[in-house]
Amino acid sequence: MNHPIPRDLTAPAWTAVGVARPHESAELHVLGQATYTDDIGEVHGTLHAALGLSSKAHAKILAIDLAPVRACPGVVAVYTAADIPGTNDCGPIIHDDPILAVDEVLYVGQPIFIVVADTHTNARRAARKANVTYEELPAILTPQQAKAAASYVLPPMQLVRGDVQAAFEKAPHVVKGELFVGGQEQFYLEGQIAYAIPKENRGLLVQCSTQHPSEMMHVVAHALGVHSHNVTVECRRMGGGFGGKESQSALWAAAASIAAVRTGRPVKLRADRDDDMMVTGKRHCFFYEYEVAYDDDGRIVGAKLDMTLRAGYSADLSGPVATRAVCHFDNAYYLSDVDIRAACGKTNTQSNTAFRGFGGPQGAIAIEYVIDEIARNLGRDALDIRRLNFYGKTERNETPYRQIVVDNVIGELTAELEQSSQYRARRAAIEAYNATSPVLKKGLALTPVKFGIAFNVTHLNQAGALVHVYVDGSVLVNHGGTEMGQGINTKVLQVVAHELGLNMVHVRASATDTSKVANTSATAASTGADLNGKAAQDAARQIRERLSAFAAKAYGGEAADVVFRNDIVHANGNDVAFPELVRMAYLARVQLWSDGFYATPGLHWDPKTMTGHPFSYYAYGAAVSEVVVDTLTGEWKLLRADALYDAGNSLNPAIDIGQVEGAFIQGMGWLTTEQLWWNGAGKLMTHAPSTYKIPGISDCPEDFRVRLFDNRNVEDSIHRSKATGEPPLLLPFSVFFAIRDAISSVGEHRVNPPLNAPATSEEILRAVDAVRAEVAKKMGTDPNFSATISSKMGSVPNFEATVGAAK
Ligand code: MTE
Ligand code: LUZ
Ligand code: MOS
Repeated sequence: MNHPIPRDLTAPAWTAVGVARPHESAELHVLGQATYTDDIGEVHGTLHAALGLSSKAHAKILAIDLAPVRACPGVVAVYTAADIPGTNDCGPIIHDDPILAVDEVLYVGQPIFIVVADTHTNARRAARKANVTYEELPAILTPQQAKAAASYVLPPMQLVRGDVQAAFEKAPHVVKGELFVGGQEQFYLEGQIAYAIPKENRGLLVQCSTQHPSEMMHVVAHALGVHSHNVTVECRRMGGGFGGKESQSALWAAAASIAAVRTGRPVKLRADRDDDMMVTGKRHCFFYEYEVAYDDDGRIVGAKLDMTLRAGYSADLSGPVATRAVCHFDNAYYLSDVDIRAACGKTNTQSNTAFRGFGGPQGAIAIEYVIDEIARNLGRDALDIRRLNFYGKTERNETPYRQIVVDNVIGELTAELEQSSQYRARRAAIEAYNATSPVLKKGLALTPVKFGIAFNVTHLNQAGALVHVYVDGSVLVNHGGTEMGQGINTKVLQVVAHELGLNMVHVRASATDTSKVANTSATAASTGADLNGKAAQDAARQIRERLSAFAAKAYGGEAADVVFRNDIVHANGNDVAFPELVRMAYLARVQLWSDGFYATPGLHWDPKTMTGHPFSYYAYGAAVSEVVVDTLTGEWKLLRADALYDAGNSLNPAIDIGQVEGAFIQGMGWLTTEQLWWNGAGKLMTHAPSTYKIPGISDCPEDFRVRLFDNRNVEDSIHRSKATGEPPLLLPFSVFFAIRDAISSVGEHRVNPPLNAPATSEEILRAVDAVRAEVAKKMGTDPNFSATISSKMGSVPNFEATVGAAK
């Protein structure tokens, strides 16, 4: 499998941090040599597992007949909940998440039993052969139904500031409505997988595709009834996680481990795509009811928002997701008086979980929807209303949850993008185009992003690292973060190389491993490089200081004056090669490895009042999108997108730009083509790429201009950089609102298109029809409206005439 790979891709000039560098595994990726969990050589005697799934959304299990499963070719064993040696639970926070269903099933796709067979195919075939007798119970499927039934997985939450009622009483205008924003499948290219290998004396090694090795270790130990130190979890890399492997890798790790311990043999459990989609949770869909008061200029003076999330059958991470949604309703805007509520609806569907942005996108899109409506109601460009409501620098700078925004650059950033994208000129051009184009309509939108960086659960903001310098001068870096394609290893290696004055060829990252760094947090909340970069820097700095002290002893001069640069150590006028100094230090018995630790300072949060200082800093961004929509078919195309993102003092601009591009397209998929659809019986019918449309290369805009905004972090983050993992997922709000703008042109921007997300072609057509119907109604009933709308509009409701004109 392995061919020699040239290792000379690193830039010749010495500067490890702040320069564009290829992903540490880039060559391996393109050569197909990067090892994912399923590529690890199988140990002799390996068995394969598959899960038997519920076919009912909510039912009592009356009987399970597994004899036909056991009779299938190659089947070695079948296990139910009764066979779990320890606790039947894989819930990350609240323990309401059984590994295998007992007595009752809560969604279509819930695992009931594990089949172990000689091959993957035999296990999967056998898993379908069980006869389960159910007694069906009523099912709750949508957030609206959950709300009506007050069916929640957690107590609803509320954040209040000021006197909202008084604000509404004084305000001249109120906009009120409902919105539905759908969920999203993570669609990591590598599906969920775990490979459990028994070791001596009740030990177990679990190779697992996970963002959270430490939690996998805990869940597995718990399920097996052993100590954590019996279990080692290792992950070299994932083929994408996107939040879907933050908590929900646990089921697969636990099931493989149970089967391995029960059979005493190595067991691999690899979900195929359909099973993965049927079993695991996704981004939460949200149902919103909003009421926002504003003045004649468009300034928001009071806001009420009630969000109901589809949590699914268990809590999983829904609590922190809802909290992040509440803390991102403000997005880039100062909201003085607010009443923000969120409730996690308990439904008989997959248990929804983390997905890039973690509730932030769902919170922020609501205020953007409202601002879009305010602008239309006032006949103003939405950018002007946005700008009017931006956070201030020294006043109007306190978030609803009481954190002061001290690093606000949204005004400058937006101004730069408005210029560079020629927003105003293109607005005028689009108006001219639309005036003469009856069927194809263009739309344009600029939307801003402000995104809070840190886990909103304070104690999770910690990380550790272990750096080894070997006697030949080569460096091995281990840290608690996991590589999912985002480039965390590259960034951490850059930090370590910089600290020791080495070129990148001398540093290597090892797999993430619970036996190396203990008690790690998930690589999530965009904090991976922030936390682990700092921890690795701490470790490398300790080694450098020991080497400096040694060099000062050997060559004279001050330890503080020793310089490490470009593989050479400069000490008191002597230039010594790094490996040579290391060799000398080893002989002098200097410790050449070190651990490192980091805990983000200054964070606190009171979950009762929903106030505090949950975020270390904010990352900012903005994007402009231009679309063309076919108002007869609902088809559309993104013509051009400009994105400007604040990566602080970027550790690696190439990786950060890649993250912005990827997040933009992924977020665009969420808001446009990716539709999750459950049938009336609660079965997810869109469980494969044939029915679930993620963006393809042809959906990317031909003209895509992504740039980073020059802005050192005001916080002492790693080299003053900022996180890039999640926040750019909010940039394609601009695509959604450009589509809404194009639809709105059908009614000369006089009525608000009732557009839900995803804005599929069907949804676009529905909104176009609704706009036409509303215009027709207003023309019939409101003489003011008909007097001010252009004469051309009179023909719009006349569909035949429009089609005729197009031909
Ligand atoms: N990029 C790639 N290529 N693959 C992924 O799975 N996950 C995203 C983001 N970018 C992801 C990605 C999510 S959800 C998060 S939280 C961050 O990466 C996590 O990594 P970081 O904190 O190191 O940026
Ligand atoms: N909070 C957060 C969390 O902001 N992001 C996360 O990914 C997360 N995960 C678990 C618990 N809290
Ligand atoms: Mo990312 S949703 O925080 O894994």
